[in-house]
Amino acid sequence: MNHNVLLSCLLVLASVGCSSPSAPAVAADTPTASTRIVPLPQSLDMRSGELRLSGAVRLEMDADAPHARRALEEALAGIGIAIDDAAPTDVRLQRVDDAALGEEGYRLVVAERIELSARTDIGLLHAVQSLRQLLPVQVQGGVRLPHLEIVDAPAYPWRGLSLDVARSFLSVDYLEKTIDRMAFFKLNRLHLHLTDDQGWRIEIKAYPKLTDIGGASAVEGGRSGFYTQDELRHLVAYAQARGITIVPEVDLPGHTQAALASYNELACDDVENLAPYSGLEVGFSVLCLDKPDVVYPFVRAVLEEVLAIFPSQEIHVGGDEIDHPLYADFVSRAAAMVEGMGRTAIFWEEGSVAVTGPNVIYQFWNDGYDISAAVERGHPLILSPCSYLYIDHGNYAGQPQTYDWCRKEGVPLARVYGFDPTPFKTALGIEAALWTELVHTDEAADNRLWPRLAAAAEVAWSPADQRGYEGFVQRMGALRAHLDAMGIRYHREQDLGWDGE
Ligand code: TNX
Repeated sequence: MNHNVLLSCLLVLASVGCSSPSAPAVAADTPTASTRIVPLPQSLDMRSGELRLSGAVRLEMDADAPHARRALEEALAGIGIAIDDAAPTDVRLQRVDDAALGEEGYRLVVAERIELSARTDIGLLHAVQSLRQLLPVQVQGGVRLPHLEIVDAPAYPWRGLSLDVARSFLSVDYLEKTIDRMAFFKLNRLHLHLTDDQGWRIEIKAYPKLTDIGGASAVEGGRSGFYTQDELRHLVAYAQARGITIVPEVDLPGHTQAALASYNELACDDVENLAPYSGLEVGFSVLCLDKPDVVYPFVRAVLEEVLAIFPSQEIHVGGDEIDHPLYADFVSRAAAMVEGMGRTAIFWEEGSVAVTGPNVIYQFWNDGYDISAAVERGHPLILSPCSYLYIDHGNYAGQPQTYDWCRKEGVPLARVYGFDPTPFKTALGIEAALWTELVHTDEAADNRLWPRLAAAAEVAWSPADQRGYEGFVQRMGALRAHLDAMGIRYHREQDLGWDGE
């Protein structure tokens, strides 16, 4: 989807939000089974009566929604609800032609039967996730669901996690788990930071030493490794089946020590330090922009392979923390190259100094950075202000193995939740960012991601004037058993009452 489509679907959703007659906003946001939904739905209408499920249901499914079918079947099987044509209760999953629901919206009705409807397979996937949150994690004997109607759609089309697999490698298995968990909270973008000074993690067939040499290093104490193209294609399909687009980032022209160590000719001739790097400091490495005949064929060959793996319309080219006279020229050329290949480039905020086409997306990360000129030029933004969304910072002040350069009190759950994207007029949405200089195990990654990523999901999905931290805390607190069932080793957040044992 290009950003014009994204923006116009935002407009459609905004107008739906203003005039949804049958669906009042959630009035009492209490933590009963009926409302323990995160992110908060746009509207939830409680009805009188309840539906009793005996432990078996009959499924009626639209063949045109293969991903939602699989998700629903898995969800029911996972909690011990059998599928049986003779069962008394129907669960109906159907695609409907209701323009008001947009690309990702859905309707979920619990009455004599359970009805999930949406225009798209992705909308139905979101309906399945809401149903999972309403149901307990284990059904013994039976379950009662209150009659209700949810009509729901996201405030922002871009709801993401930026995950650094370059400093410290994360396995395919861990990424699959993370994708499943993101989908549970209706997140839809996984931005993989695939290259940096400390490691190059994506196989590029034209430059095999990038992974032979660049894939073998990591930040000190971190894990090394790389993904083959087949593994990445598998991940793309795995994510797609769960409503998530993987957005690749190859960070250029700085943060490239792993590339320079692999192919020394990419560095300027006077550069002496060409060894693999495992430190924490950044900002010293750069492709030799004075050798365009070497650098740009490299950039093109890498991007061609990246694009062949990742169908994402948006491709991240990095561009952070570089001070070089030819930096803006690099951004202009790389943006044009990506556009020439039929895709849309994303750069970190610094790239906004360059002259590019208006579709180029900038990712805002320093709270104090003045991004207003780019907004005035109409550039779409992805919002990742570090003092709200850098979840390599502590869950609490002084948490060991976390950064605090952006905010010395850390970035606790309430802080993440407090981010208001609405002043950024061209925002596509938000991304929480997990950098991994200090995250060297899956357990540490879980601890940094959860529950804060759920707060980020609500910031991006639920309109700012409908949501509130108190309601979030109650609903999220009530989802603890679901997180346990998914095997998440979350931070035992005090605000959620999870620090008791
Ligand atoms: C800044 S955010 C960086 C990363 C670091 C991160 C640590 C950005 C574009 N650059 O290289 O990992 O801070 O918090």
